Amino acid sequence: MCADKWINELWKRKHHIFILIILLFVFWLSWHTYSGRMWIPSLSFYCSLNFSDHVRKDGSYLDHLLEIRLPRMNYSQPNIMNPPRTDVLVMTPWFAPIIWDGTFSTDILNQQFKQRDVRVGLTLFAIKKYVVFLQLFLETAEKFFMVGYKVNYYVLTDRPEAVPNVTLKEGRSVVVLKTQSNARWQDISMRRMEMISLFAKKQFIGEVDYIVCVDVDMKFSDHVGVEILSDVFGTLHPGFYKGQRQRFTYERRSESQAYIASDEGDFYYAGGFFGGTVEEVYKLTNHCSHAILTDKANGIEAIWHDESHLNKYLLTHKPTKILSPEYLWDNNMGVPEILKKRRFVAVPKNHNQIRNK
Ligand code: 4GW
Ligand code: MN
Repeated sequence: MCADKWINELWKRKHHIFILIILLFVFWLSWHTYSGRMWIPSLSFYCSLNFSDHVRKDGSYLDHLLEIRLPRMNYSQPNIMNPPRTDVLVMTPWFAPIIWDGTFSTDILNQQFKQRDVRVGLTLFAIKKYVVFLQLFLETAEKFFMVGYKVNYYVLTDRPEAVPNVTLKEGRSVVVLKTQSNARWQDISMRRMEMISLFAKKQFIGEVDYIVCVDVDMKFSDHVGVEILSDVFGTLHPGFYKGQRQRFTYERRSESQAYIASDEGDFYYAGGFFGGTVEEVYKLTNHCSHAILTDKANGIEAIWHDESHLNKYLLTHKPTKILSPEYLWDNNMGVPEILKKRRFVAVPKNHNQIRNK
């Protein structure tokens, strides 16, 4: 009798009980989620890491939880009241650092990146006569580029036999990828986007963590290390870093996919140095190569080819780091006071001899 009465009472309040159970469940769920993702400061570094397939395939899904702990180190204290650079912008309005000499500690960065065992791929196009630039490029890269890290130089060329044999340090190799050449130099330059996206998907993703895409008519003359690495990065063009957006040589015809209006634009980025994680570089190059194809179908070619499309992409997908012109300099521009280092410099070329032959 008594039990019946109880059940009757409960049945009358079934809606209340139902709501109570739902509330308890929601409470449990949010508690669980909150404590599972507790955001402690030391996590913020390795949460942004990129884990490529080799890590995932061997089943070590949780390897990123391995602690990255800096040893006791000796370096000068960052001083809020005395910033290292006041002569140049070191941070964009979307909080991407701009990398200038004096703003970073190579020692701290190396401690962090070394513990992650980062692997870097560098894409280099040497089509037709541009193979002559490979020797100096590779020799100087061995001295200055990502020293102490695993590096794959991906050389995309139509002349594999002309790739020089340069002695490389341990953990570094030249990977020759045979590609076709194009009749028009504009197409050689633009097709880089398509080729990088194809190889990113097919090969780079399983071999390296970051991809750096550069011109080959260049040489390294000072340190270029892990300070450049980030999800997506671009480089300030040496000819335009001080300029006003209206004066940038963006594509100004609205029919082009690369169109940027005169009241838009952050910086003018150089086509000769960009990069990021393999995933982000895939997104960027895939996007740009499709934009180039759309332009072609519409009978238009952007004024500065792939560089125009890169600029449009980086306007609408803001880079997470920006390299100062230290990372892409041209000695024809002289050496301004703000330029403390010239890390990667254009090699003068005899246009008649080298181009389109
Ligand atoms: C005009 O006759 C040419 S040929 C313009 C570029 C050419 C070219 C470019 C080429 O024949 N072979 C080649 O491999 N490239 C690649 O495109 C190479 O990686 C080169 O660094 C990149 C961009 O061309 P570029 O360095 O001559 O462009 P700028 O003068 O703007 O640095
Ligand atoms: Mn160049």
